[in-house]
Amino acid sequence: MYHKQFYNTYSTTLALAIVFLAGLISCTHKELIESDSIRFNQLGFYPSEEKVAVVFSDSIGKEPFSIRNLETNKIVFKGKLSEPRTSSFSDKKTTVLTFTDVTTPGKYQIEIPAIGKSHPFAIKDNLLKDIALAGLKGFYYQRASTPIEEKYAGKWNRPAGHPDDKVLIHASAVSPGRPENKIISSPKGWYDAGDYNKYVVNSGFTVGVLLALYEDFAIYTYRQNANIPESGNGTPDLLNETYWNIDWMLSMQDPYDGGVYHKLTEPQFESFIKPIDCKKPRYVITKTVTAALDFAASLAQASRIYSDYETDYPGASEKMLAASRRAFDWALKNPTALYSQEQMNEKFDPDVTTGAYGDRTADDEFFWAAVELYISTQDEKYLKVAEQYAPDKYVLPTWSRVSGLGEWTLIRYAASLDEKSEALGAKAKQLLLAYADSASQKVETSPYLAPYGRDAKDFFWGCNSDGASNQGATFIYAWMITGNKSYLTNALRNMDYVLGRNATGFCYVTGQGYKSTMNPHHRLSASDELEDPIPGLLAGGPNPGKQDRCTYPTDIPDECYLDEQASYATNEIAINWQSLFVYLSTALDAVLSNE
Ligand code: 9MR
Ligand code: 9MR
Repeated sequence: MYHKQFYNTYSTTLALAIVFLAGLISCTHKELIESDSIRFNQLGFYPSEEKVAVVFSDSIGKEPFSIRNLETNKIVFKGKLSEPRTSSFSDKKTTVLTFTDVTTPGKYQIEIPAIGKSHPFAIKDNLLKDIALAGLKGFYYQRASTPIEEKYAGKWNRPAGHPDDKVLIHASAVSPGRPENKIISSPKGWYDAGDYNKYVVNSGFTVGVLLALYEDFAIYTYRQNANIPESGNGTPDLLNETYWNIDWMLSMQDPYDGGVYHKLTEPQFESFIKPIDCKKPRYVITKTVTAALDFAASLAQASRIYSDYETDYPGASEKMLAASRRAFDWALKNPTALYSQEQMNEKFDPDVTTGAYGDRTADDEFFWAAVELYISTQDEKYLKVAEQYAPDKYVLPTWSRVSGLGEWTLIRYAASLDEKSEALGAKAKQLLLAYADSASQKVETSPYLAPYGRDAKDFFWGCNSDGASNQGATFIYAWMITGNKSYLTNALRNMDYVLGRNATGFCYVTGQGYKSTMNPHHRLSASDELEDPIPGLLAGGPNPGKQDRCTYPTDIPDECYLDEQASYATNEIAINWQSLFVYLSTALDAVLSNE
């Protein structure tokens, strides 16, 4: 006891002495220590866009800072920190520093005498080009039923797993011609997330977002080469990659009645083993209205896109449209066939405990599917359904709330709508802009200078995507409608948030930035014996729900994040989240890059 106390006093004195000496040295040599409390987009900044960093501090404000060019070693900009800002839900105070006027590409560092210096960062053209491509490549690594080859994947190569050519019909999914335990083939597709299952609801949403990206920024996507097996054919890699999943989705339709199985899954989650070692039986589970409609929506959209790529995908467009129409008709006849895993397990064996993707209403799915089918066919039957289910509010698109994807499509095609449907297009614009304007309020005085992350409600399972990226994508639409640059700036601010200007200081995309997610809840990354996780994948993000019952160091909503494999409620990756991140990063680079 005595020794310990003595030792503590002694070490405190020693530490003070060191701090004092360090202070002396820094006064004479201006040597600042690199500080983790200076936060910004770890990829850097576009030359002509806003440049903001956030600094944590309880006491300072209005302190001077400067920007040093590390190539010339000259100070190129001097400014003052803002007054400290308070958060509505966190005890952390932030100050903001802005150096938008530094526009010359190069390598820089922020120096704040009262705090330290920042990690070096870049100002450069095409800032998000590589991360947008890495994000797209992320889908390739998620491919089921195929070897991931070294020439495409480098050290992350792996043998094929989950051939899914012998999938069982679950008792909940029987139909004439497909009795219980009959074997069907349903290969390919992407693994949903950290788990190895394939879920139609989430797949349809993901395909819808990726195809929206193609429709909005086709020219940019032509120049992308993701180095996947199809690269170099006549089709953009965004579409090549997406087709891998569409091909699987098509096999999830029951040929008997056009209904669509909710998911293809093992009954219980596999442990953290390699795909090739997975031996559990896989089943297709009951048909649902949400699966049918997300299938119908994304395939109707796909049919109008892949018709331009008949050489590489002969007959695909026609097949997709026919499948889409049949699924939609099934949904009209089965509007209440929602998925409840609990009820299903009461009736059928074996019990299934994997991801549910259940829903309380299919109204938004009806709207999205009807819009896509109407745009692709001009058949008024679909217009009527779209009108019937048209929402009166814009909602950020997520896997369970998909009306926004219908609004995006109406906005994209607004100019070509005729007098029967133009009102729908006009309303979609008006609702989205009303949302964007309200989300733009008081951003300048927010703690991280971003529209996202100001409210405790912004933090939940998957929020990096379902709160930050989807809002960023919505700002892209607001900009496309109006040409108003401030929307674009807000979209970029959310990207800055996800890539480092935030309360944890993490860049939440694997393999990017100087402090990024290393231990995602991701069976592929966990079972490959490599230290580095599979790159380009967005982690879910801070979530005070703590559904995984991990021990978190804090209850503060925007800091409830654990870079640990066990933390599936904050650190999983998922294709739907990935798609929104890919939309936002690609769209921003398409608009802001210099190419
Ligand atoms: O790995 C599973 C992940 O993909 C899901 O999002 C999550 C919630 O459904 O569940 C994970 O699996 C865990 C299971 O729910 C409970 N036992 C531990 C499993 C692996 O950590
Ligand atoms: O993304 C889903 C999130 O919105 C839900 O809150 C959560 C719990 O139901 O499930 C998430 O989806 C998971 C799915 O059920 C299984 N695969 C992993 C998904 C991401 O965690």
